[in-house]
Amino acid sequence: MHISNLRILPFLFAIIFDVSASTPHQECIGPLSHLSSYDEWSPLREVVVGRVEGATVADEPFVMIQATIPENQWEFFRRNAGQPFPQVQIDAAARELNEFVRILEAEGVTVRRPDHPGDLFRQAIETAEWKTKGGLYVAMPRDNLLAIGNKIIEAPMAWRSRYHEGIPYQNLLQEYEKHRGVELIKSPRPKLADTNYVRGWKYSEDSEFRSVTNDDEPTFDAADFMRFGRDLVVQESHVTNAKGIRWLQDYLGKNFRIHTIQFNDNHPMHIDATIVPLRPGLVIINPERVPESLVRKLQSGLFKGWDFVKVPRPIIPDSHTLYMTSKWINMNVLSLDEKRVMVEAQDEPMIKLFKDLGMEPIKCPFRNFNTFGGSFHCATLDVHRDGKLEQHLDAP
Ligand code: DAV
Repeated sequence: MHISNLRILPFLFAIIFDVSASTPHQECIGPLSHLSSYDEWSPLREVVVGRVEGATVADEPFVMIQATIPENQWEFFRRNAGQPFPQVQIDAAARELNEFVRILEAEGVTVRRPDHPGDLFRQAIETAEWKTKGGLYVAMPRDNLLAIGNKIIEAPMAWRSRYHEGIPYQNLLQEYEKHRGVELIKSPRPKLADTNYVRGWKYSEDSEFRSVTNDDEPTFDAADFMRFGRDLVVQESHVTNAKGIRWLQDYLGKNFRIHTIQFNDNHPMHIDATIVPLRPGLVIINPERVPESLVRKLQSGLFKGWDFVKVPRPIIPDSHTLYMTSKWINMNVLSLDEKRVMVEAQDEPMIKLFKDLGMEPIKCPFRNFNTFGGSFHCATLDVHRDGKLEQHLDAP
């Protein structure tokens, strides 16, 4: 054989035995599996983590601010609507998100991010019915997107400032749709006209929950739902109405059952600082919002055989700014599986709780991120967990 032919032998070998298919680089990223996720605790493989860059103070009707924002922040929102949040706070939160991403990757989880929003949220939003000075952020994928099996559903959100929040996710979601077996669902776009707000709605600290928005058109935030396999638990809130819940149930069909539970909370917006499952048979609950009587009722019905564990009172000091959440954001944790759970690094009482439950808390500093209204559960969308569709709750 001529010497020049010998030189091509390795290439022929490579083609015949396809050794190129297992280069070290490709082994690292692994096969591009199809995405699916049915619950909050099965082993986490891939997650979307939000971005806080570009965060802008929401310009919402004042009744919506009163209904959903802590009273000590109303004045801040009134003065700063449409303006950027303080840059030092954004930077500190962004550093914590990066550290969170580093930890997730070290734990073997693939992390994806939405596009940088640039100045998207600094731009006014105008429809035929209304105008706001700007948007909010893409810090909380949990609010905007609901992952159920291989479906990712874009929520019909009730805050006008969140109308364009889906844009920085579009490239990623289209990639998921093309290459990862995801079915992307756009829910019906609400108009959010002035008539959508309950006429004469008045803020009151003591009264029962009465939503600031009516049931004229379906709205929900994805974060008002908690996934337990075939069963989803939801609360009606200031942003999630009965019509929105019915739309999702009709869309999902018989394989899924959505159960509405109302908690002891007159500012409900997002269920993930109220009840969070850690594994089949175990939920942690907010002791103020889930009274004993409700626990007994749930344990004798839907949650037969489940343990309800009250979380310790939050230790976030009053001096720490929380623009958009109560301190109960301490329980807004993300499970990597039935043992490993991400927890705020300074939150000793929660760390102890998880150790007592036989779990392995993984600490990450996140208080500066909490300032923007969420913690690990809010900041993520768990698009891929092992496991399949199963029934865990006691529904007929
Ligand atoms: O205090 O329940 C949780 C907000 C999560 N986005 C609360 C707010």
